Amino acid sequence: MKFFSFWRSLASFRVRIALNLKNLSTEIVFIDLDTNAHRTDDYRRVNPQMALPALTLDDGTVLFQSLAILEYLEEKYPEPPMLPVDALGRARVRALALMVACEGHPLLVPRVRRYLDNELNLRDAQQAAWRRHWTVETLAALEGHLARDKATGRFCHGDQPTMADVCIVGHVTVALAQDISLAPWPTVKRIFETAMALPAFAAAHPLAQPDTPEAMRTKN
Ligand SMILES: N[C@@H](CCC(=O)N[C@@H](CS)C(=O)NCC(=O)O)C(=O)O
Repeated sequence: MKFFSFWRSLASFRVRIALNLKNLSTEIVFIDLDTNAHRTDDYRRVNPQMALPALTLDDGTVLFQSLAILEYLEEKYPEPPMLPVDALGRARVRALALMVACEGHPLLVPRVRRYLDNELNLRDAQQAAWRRHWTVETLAALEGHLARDKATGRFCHGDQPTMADVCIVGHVTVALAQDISLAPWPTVKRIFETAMALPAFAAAHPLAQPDTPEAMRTKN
């Protein structure tokens, strides 16, 4: 398998965690979003959406969209599971994952930020306010669901990490990068800290990747 990734990409972060949880190794192709490497003809041939991540299989099949990739990995490599065994549990985990991957994250991706900048002429402070607003909205919504539901355990759903944890750690990482305090969202904070203590999550962190700029790299 060949994994197209970028250190700062949250969707790539999700797939990195899943590959680590399932102990799968891949060749990694680093695509630098900051130099628009995702908009070259070469990468467009891999993923016409020009977004990361993508995962190509040995027969050349290209998988794209992080949640679809997670679902593929789950079906193909079921151990350890990232989804609960019961239908209601799976629906809840997928819903929590979707709150991040399909609601919060899309408002923060480079192509949206480029549009705010180039077409709507929003300046840095306005763009920062946009990012903060949508980041906080998602944190509040996650806390609302996680805090009230007895299905929440050490992790988002019970005591094993699931796709929901795989998704929320990226969202919290973005919040921390914006210096947003997690104090108003204690359940989210606790689950984030529990998940990031796992080697599979820690090794996938954006600041711990081979293509992370040296100045930003986590020092161990
Ligand atoms: N919903 C997609 C999001 C893909 C996406 O937007 N990825 C970002 C990086 S996290 C990207 O490559 N953006 C390029 C751009 O917006 O120009 C997924 O989960 O895979």
